[in-house]
Amino acid sequence: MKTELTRTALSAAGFRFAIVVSRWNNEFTSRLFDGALDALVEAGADEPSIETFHVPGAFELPLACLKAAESGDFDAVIALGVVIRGDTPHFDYVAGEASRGIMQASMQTGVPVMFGVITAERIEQVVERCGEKADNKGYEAALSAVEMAAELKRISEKRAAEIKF
Ligand code: INI
Repeated sequence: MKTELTRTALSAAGFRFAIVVSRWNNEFTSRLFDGALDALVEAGADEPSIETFHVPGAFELPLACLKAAESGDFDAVIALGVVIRGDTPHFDYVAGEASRGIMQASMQTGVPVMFGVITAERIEQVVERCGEKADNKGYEAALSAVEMAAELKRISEKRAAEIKF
């Protein structure tokens, strides 16, 4: 029998989120930001529990995410950026370091840091991922942030209950 793994209704109430958004390709990252905000608010996050930070490009996302995660002020961090391949190997350095650094920020702090970064060969691929709801990488990354915050809370509560006995 096949197990269905679908996302159940998520509640963001009581969680605090940092959104770190890159200004490079701003016409698209602003749409990712709108998507992320919509997802958090729809999931029940209070607006004051969401803080936004800006960085110049995707290459700078990891450090800002690490600092946000280290602050202890957030249950999850959402990194948003758009990297588009050009004529030089620059794309590989920027996209590679962004993904590696974002994962490192998460593993180093134990705070979930979401990879809401579009890495694309062409602009049309970016447009397709900056749409509405599930077609928006920021929206999807924010829902994943809520899910991770809730699951990590469940794991730490379970461990705390086990330690008591
Ligand atoms: N930054 C991006 O976020 N996306 C890109 O597509 C991009 N390109 O193509 O160069 C980009 N470069 C800037 C980089 O992220 C740094 O901000 C810059 O190198 C300064 O450290």
